[in-house]
Amino acid sequence: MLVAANKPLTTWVNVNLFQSAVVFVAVLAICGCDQGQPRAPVATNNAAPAQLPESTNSIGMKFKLIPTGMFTMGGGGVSRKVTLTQSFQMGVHEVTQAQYEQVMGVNPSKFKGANNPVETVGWEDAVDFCRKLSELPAEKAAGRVYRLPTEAEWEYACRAGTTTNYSFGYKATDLGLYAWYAVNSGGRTHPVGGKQPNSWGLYDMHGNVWEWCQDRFAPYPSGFLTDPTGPEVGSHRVIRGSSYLLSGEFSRSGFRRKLTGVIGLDDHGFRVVLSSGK
Ligand SMILES: [Ca+2]
Repeated sequence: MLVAANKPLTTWVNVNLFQSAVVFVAVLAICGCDQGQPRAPVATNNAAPAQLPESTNSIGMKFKLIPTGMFTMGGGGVSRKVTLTQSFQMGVHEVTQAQYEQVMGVNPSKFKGANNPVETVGWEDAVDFCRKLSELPAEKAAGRVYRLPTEAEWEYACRAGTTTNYSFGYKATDLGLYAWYAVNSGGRTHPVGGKQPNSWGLYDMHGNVWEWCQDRFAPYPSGFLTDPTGPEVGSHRVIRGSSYLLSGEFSRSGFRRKLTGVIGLDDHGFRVVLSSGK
């Protein structure tokens, strides 16, 4: 089952404990009956690599089919239990400059490189890319529609079943194996996929460039959340994962930042979700 196209930005859904229990049981029932629905590995501190189904679109962008599941979102003492009832296809890489230029006709990036992540893009630029990518003849013919990930989808995909500070464990000293960040980047972006992926096969979820999410920013609401999409109103958007500019603490899986999104800086990029397809 795939997320509907043009998913509306609705308010965070709060459900009480009883409702949560019902949803949880329902999700278990659905996952148990649908053999085609990939199942989330059990959350762990050291998730074993999972061979998730991969697809490639008409301009060579790769996607992993992320399974439904439950996880604890956030960190640093502020976290929420989240259930994602819809599987989704997450970009394996940050959108590259070559891909962005092919779709948008321009490359605003400061650190030029066809396979480097596009940067200096605001939230609306990222949304526009999704719209124009969806309108490419080959994508339209295939029924594929693209959007930004919700913040919950982004963190769920980043954690890849882990409950630790990072997708590979607790120690920031290992971050250099997985991320371009202040300690090893030389103050610039690097080609996507140059470091190790997380256990779901996603690269650069920590570092390289920050990644815009679909949601407006709001403090985490209380209660259990199901398929949260952020508040309906608000002046800031969520951006995740940190960048080549910053130290390791900002790359933690649960770290969130809010920005107006009007102007993209040279460490602001994104990856996309393929939300439907034949
Ligand atoms: Ca990144």
